[in-house]
This record gives sequence, C-alpha cells and structure tokens, in this order.
Amino acid sequence: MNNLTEIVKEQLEKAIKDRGEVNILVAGKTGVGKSTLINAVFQGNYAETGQGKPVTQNTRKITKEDIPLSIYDTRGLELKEFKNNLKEIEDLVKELKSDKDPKKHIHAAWICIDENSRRVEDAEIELCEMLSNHMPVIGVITKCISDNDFRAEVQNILVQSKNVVRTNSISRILDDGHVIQPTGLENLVDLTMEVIPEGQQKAFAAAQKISVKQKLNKAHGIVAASAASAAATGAVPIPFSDAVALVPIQVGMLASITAVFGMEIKKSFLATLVSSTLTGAGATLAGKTIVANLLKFFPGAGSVAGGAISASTAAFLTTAFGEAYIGTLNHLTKNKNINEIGTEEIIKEFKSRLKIREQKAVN
Ligand SMILES: Nc1nc2c(ncn2[C@@H]2O[C@H](COP(=O)(O)OP(=O)(O)O)[C@@H](O)[C@H]2O)c(=O)[nH]1
Ligand SMILES: [Mg+2]
Repeated sequence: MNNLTEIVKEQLEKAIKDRGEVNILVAGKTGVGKSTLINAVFQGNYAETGQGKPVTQNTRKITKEDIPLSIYDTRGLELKEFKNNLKEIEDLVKELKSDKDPKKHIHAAWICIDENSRRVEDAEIELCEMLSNHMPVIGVITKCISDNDFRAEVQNILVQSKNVVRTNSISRILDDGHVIQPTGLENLVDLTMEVIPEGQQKAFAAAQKISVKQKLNKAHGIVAASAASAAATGAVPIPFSDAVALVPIQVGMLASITAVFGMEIKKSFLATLVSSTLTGAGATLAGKTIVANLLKFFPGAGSVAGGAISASTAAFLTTAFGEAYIGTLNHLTKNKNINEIGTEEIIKEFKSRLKIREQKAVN
C-alpha cells in the first residue's frame, strides 16, 4: 500500500482504537462540587453539556464527542432512600463489569466530600465499601480551605479508598480578601493514573487537561514503541526502496501522539503534516524521498551504506522525528488549549524544529 491517504486513514483508526476509552464514576451529595471538579479536570466542559443520559434514577452518563472519557455522575446520596440508590449503582456497576470489553467497565471512582461539611455520611461509607469491591476508589475532599486533620479522618473512615486528596477546583476570594487558588487537581490526576488499568491510561491522559507531564509520559512511550517497530522492519538493512515500510510507522506515531495530547485529529491535518515533512507531495510514496528527507533533518543519524539504512538508524530517525513532534505540541500547548491551535501553526513549528536540528548538525 503506497498511498498516503490510505495509510493515514488506517493509522488514524488504529491510533484512536489503541488510545481506548476510560470511564470514571463521580459520586457525592448535590452541591459538593462534582460538576465544577469535572470541568476543572477534563477537557470539553462535560458538566455543561446538558443532562447526559440517565442510566439509573440518580446516575447520568455524560459523554463528549472526540473525548475518550465517560463520566458517571451519581447524586442522591443525601436522600433517605440512599440504600435503594446504592443498590441501583451496584447493579449498574456489575452489569458493566460483566461485559467482556474492558472499555465498558468503570475504571475508577471519585467519592466527593465537601471539606466544609466536616463529616463523612453513612451513605458515603457504604458507597466506598461497595464500589471498592469493583474498582479503585479515591476520596476527593472538595472546596478545600483548611484541613484541620479532616483528610486524615476521611482516610480513616473510608478505609477501602486508595487515597484521599484535598482539592479546590476554582479560585475564590475570601471575605478577608485572601485568595484561595485551585489546588490538588494534579495530585488527583496522578493518583487516578496510578490506579486505572494500563489499557485506559492513554485515554485518561488525553481526556484530562491538568497534567502535561502525563501526556508527555504516554507520548514518549509511543515514540519508543514506534522506534522498536522501525528497528524490527530493518532487522536486515532496509534498502531505500523499501523505506516506504517506515511510513505507516511514522504516521501511526504522529497520530497516536496527537491522540494522547487530546487533540481532535483530522485526516487532512495528518496527511499535510506528513507530506510537508516526510514524503513530499504526490500520492505515490518513494522510499528514496523518505530516507532523503529524514536524513536531511537528522544528518548525524548513522550508517547509510550501499543504499540501505540499518535497524538502529531506522530507530534513531523514528525517535528523532517523534520527539520533534512531541516538542512541537508541548511548546504550542503552553499558552493555548490544544484544540485552539491551527494546523498551519503546528506544521510551521514542527518544520522549524526539524530545521533547527538540521542546522545544529551541520554547524
Ligand atoms: N470555592 C469553591 N467553590 C466550589 C468548588 N466546587 C464547587 N463550588 C461551588 O459549589 C456549588 C456547587 O457546585 P457543583 O459543581 O454544581 O456541585 P455538584 O452538585 O456536586 O455538581 C457551585 O456554586 C460551585 O461554584 C470549589 O472547589 N471551590
Ligand atoms: Mg452537578
């Protein structure tokens, strides 16, 4: 298959599938700050996208197009009939868990408790006990101002929880003029990443907007895996004419990095990115052009003998190409939301990073 359009389409589908999906249950009394927390942590204003789909009397499933996350928003813990409510939640959790596809399971739960209440309710204790039989549970103290040992108390009471995190989702000015900044959100993201299954981690890294570090971690992993595939292609030196085999690897790598950064990826964007750096214009790919382009960007790459590149050179070129792309997205997301960055801007930055390397190596 030598057609770039087809390669892009196929690799894009693969990248999205490989990123997977993650489902988080967020529970707590009405008013504790669940919606505010969800909006502070995740891309896409989940809590503002209407009501979501009711799945039990007090639980709604909220999804957003292009974001690989579903939130199960659970209310009604303050009601007298909370035991019924708990039973409904457990039935739902068990039903989802019985699905063979791990994408359907709920992968972690956040039980939210308002710090100002200074109290853990029976409903929250029972919910934690029940949920922890099915998934990792994290206690989230919301609207935090001063701890006064409340965190330790919650940790003692919610014994089955993996951890208890103090958070504040929005900045707020107190009566005395003191400003309380958002806190604890990165900690919550890091701890959640630790407890969810490996297969959900890329989706979680993509969906959250708090930690660039988590996105970078996953992106570097993608580059390493792609470099290994490139090396495998060249177990014996790859003749230039066969270097076309590297294109799906490179395209897949760029698609996966884009996906893990949580950016909407369009076919046209990827095709332009690849053709303007790697393959040149034209639908038919030539191995010679690809190698020439890669070597132009990374002239110190290694052995190129007899019209072939070695496995380690293929791996090196793939790593360098991928890392330049990670650097591009990392740089551009410093001042802008990922989905506000234009295609031209990304291509310009990516090319300039490749050029910088080219010049460095020459001088
Ligand atoms: N200061 C502060 N206020 C918050 C925080 N989270 C929520 N709130 C406020 O508490 C109220 C209820 O929040 P909401 O997210 O709707 O609660 P939910 O019913 O649990 O979804 C709103 O007025 C929020 O602005 C927080 O972390 N800090
Ligand atoms: Mg709400």
